[in-house]
Amino acid sequence: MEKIDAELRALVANMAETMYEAPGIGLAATQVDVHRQLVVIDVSEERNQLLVLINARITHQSGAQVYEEGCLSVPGIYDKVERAAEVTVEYTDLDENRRTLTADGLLAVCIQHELDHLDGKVFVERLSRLKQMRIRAKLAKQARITA
Ligand code: K2U
Ligand code: ZN
Repeated sequence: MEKIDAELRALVANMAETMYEAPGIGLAATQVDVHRQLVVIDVSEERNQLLVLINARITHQSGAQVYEEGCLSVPGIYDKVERAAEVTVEYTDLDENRRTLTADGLLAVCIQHELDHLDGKVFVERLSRLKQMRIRAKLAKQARITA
């Protein structure tokens, strides 16, 4: 069980700040080079409902939905990704309570997007081979221009 210590709280505060500044609606610890099972999410309009998922695990998922995704780790790339419409996720919160959350819509997309990051996966890998080839070519061209 993850020890919810001062270090973890400081990491959450840092990640939340990074996410709000991006601006983004989610951020995974792997994106700030910390390899812990931790993501922060806030899909609220008012940007004041931070959700902290520690050791999260999707226990149920159903349906399908398509959403135009972007990612802080692959700037400038946007594409439609199909994911589950509804997910149930078990996780530990900052008060060390084990909780279960069922989400749909954008929150469900975000939870799946962020938990993919913890598995080292970015949304580009969920696209067709052809789209991935085009994205690789685009990124290579961008790299040449900025080099
Ligand atoms: O994890 C990240 O890279 C942050 C992502 C999170 C995300 C992308 C697409 C769909 C769901 C979550 C984005 O940078 S957050 C930017 C954003 C803002 C509003 C709507 C979609 C994406
Ligand atoms: Zn991402």
